[in-house]
Amino acid sequence: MKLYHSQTSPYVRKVMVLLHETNQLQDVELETVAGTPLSPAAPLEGKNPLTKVPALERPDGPTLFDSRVICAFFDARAEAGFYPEGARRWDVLTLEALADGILDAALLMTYEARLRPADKQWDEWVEAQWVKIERACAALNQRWMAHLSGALDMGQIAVACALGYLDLRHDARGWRAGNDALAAWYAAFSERPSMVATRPPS
Ligand SMILES: N[C@@H](CCC(=O)N[C@@H](CS)C(=O)NCC(=O)O)C(=O)O
Repeated sequence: MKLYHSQTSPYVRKVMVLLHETNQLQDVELETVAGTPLSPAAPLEGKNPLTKVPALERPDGPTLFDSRVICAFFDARAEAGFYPEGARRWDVLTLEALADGILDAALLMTYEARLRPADKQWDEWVEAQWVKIERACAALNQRWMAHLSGALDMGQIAVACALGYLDLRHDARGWRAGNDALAAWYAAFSERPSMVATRPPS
């Protein structure tokens, strides 16, 4: 199988952490691609019509995307139970959606700063994205700490990758302020070998 990959993509990192944690790295060949909405990665054309990473090419089925689908695929393949059955499943899916929502807002902020011409940038819109992230971090800190401290699952991996991306691209915003429990959880989680091995270059 071939995973279309980028070292700095937090969505790809979710998949990579899962592969580490479930011992499936050796089953996947990585193809590094670089693309933005304005200059799509050519190797992805014909694979993922959205031209985004991660995408997973398989010999026996259509290419899978996006990160949630790929993570669910590898979880099922390893029978890892990172998307557990029963009531906890809905918590895990909601937590992953919250983490991906942080990433979606943070990536929009990154693209706005990097891709949009300076005279077309809209500060109010960027700040509105950051408000979403602030609310999500506060919700994690207030409502989700018991879950985050439980058995390893995909919700935790997604949250850790989202916080890692905030450190990478929006460090100056200081997401830790007022979120002491979340910051302490992240400090410990980010020392897992799977997180250390997938740390993006700064
Ligand atoms: N919802 C997607 C988001 C993937 C995504 O936005 N990936 C970025 C890299 S971090 C990308 O490929 N961007 C290129 C583009 O938007 O054209 C997922 O979970 O996989």
